[in-house]
Parts: sequence; structure tokens; C-alpha cells
Amino acid sequence: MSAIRYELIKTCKQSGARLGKIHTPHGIIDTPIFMPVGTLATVKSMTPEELKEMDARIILSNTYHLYMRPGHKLIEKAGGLHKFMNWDRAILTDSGGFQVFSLGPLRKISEEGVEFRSHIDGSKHFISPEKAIEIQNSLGADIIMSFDECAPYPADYDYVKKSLERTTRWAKRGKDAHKYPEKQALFGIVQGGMYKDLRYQSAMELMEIDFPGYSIGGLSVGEPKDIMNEVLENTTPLLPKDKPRYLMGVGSPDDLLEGVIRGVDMFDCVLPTRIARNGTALTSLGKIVVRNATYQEDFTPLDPNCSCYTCRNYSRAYIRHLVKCNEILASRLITTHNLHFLLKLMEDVREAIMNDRLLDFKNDFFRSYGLL
Ligand code: PRF
Ligand code: ZN
Repeated sequence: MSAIRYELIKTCKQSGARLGKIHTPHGIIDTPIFMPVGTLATVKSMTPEELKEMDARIILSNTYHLYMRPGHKLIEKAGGLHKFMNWDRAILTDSGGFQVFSLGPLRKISEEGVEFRSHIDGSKHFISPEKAIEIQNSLGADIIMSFDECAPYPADYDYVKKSLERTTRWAKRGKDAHKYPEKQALFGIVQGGMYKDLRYQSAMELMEIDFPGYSIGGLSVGEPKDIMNEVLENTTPLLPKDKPRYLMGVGSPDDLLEGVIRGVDMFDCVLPTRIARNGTALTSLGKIVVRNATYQEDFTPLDPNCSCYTCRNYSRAYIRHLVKCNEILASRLITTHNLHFLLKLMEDVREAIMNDRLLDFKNDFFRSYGLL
């Protein structure tokens, strides 16, 4: 028995987008879903209560970062990640593959795994596909990821082919090492860069191994948006209809809509939380840089169409003042709003799928957001 069950509720007649539910050991997730990122066992500046108030159902955390600090053994001793961070809803952990590869010159890849130096103290470490699963078994997230290699963009065909074939072997090794398949659902990660036939090969090889869900990695790595959308369009139809699909590291409002229309169920991205901390808000009328002088005497909320805690209580002028003074409340208020904005966008997307009008919804949203 798998730890999760995907229930396909309906397909939008206008767009082909999927409406579904993922049943996890820590509650039900309505899909399509956006997952706030809590790299270090905290969604930066937000308490779990605040995340629940905006109805977040699942958050993402990172194997690599938690392995380095405070260590997976400590989190295991605490009773697992849920208990350690006081979050009783679902958690997904990324495998560390992508994060380790992002270290650049600090790492060395072989068939066995990746050797790298800590970004904190320069100490030497080694993560194999088995080790990545062992760490994730200790953390205890509901959904865990295979250890993969995300090829850079651009990368030539032969490199990407070898890399995806290794990702397949690593996925198989990870599945064999997984101790709790009935408690934690292990996803395979489709790679293959921007090459249609390599995406096909990757999807087929992973489906042969058989996973309870499939991630799509190696996108949003610097390629133009139309290439990402085309690769996505060629990849999602290959995947099983009765299992969730997760597009990794993607989460701007327009990418979310384009992804959903191409059959993606799950997304994560640091964008809403990261830009909040430098004073940028996502709104139904586009992004606004709160620091700008335009907002000095603007006593309206960040987004006139938003009902979040921040927009119910604070003005642009006040938040601008906080940003300019580097007050930590600025980060908290904008993060609250940005996460609420994306979670509400996905709720609206689900309703539009239910009503078979997601393309109309996308048009209206893009026009308002300033993309049309
Ligand atoms: N692999 C893993 N995590 C990821 C990615 C990937 O390819 C990406 C690419 N957008 C983001 N996060 N394991
Ligand atoms: Zn708001």
C-alpha cells in the first residue's frame, strides 16, 4: 500500500486541467496546489498557525539543508520533522539532489553519488541516492523525492542523456533503500532537459520502476518560458492519470496557470516568500515594489481584491514605512499576503476547473495582472 492516494475528481473541459485530491497521512490536499517553501523547517517568518489561517495544506522542506543543520538524527530524536517544527499537516521533502548540484565548484559527481563541501563550514560530505532516502526516512515527510541530477540549461544532448540515465539508476537504488513506503510516498523525478525524446525515455524508465507520484525536474533553470511550456506539454501526457504530477521549483502566477493547464497538480517555489523579504508584493494587478515613493501616502491595502490578514489591517503607506526602516514586521506582513495570494489563486483555479472555464479564468487573470 502506498502512503498516499490520488483521486482524480474531474478534468476541465475547456483546458484539460485536473482537479483532484491527494490523501496523505497528514490530511487531504486539494489539487492543483501550491506548496510554500520551508527550507530550514520553517516557512520564513511564519508560524504554523499563520500558515493554517491561509489554509496551507502542505509545505516543502529540504533534505540537504536539514542534513547539514541541525542534522537528520536530531530531528529523528525530536520525533520527526512534523513534531520538531509543530506542523501537523502534510510535508514534502526534496532530496537534496538539486541543492547539492547548485553548489557548483564545491561538488564532485560520480555513479556512487555526490561529494560536496558544506556551504556553512567547508567540511566534506557525501550523499548517495541511498543516503538521501535514509535522511528523508529520518525526517518523516509524507512525500519524499528520489535523488536526481538536474542538468543545467543549456546542456548538450549526450550529457543530458547520460545524466537522465543515471537519474533512473539512482531512482531505482532509492526505491530499494526506502524503509517506509507505506508511510512516505517516494516520487520519481523526470529529467531529460529540453529534449522531447529524452523526457520520453526518462518518463518510461521511471514508470517501469513504478512510483506513487512523478515529479518533473530540470525546468525553470533559465530556459525561455515557451520552451518550458512546450517540454511540459510533451511530458505530462506520458504520466499515469491516477497519480500526482509535481513541477519542481515553479511558482510565479503565470507559470502556475500555464502548468495547471498542462496537467500539473503540485508546485513549489521560494518566490512569494523571497520577494516578500525584499519588499515586493504579488497582487491581482501585478507585482508592486512597496518601497517605491508612489506608495508614500497610499492608505489602501497591498491588493484591493485581497482578504488576507495584512490587507484587512494595513496600508501600503504603513508597510512601505516598515520596509524602509528594515522592520521585521514588513517581512511578516508581505509574506502573509504573498502566500495568501498564491494559495487563493490556486483555490480560484480549482473552482474554474470545476466550472470548465480555466482558459477564461486565465485570460481574465493575465489581463488584470498586466500580462495581456
Ligand atoms: N530536482 C530536484 N529538485 C528541484 C529541481 C530538480 O530538477 C528543480 C528544477 N526546477 C527545482 N527543485 N530534486
Ligand atoms: Zn493580502
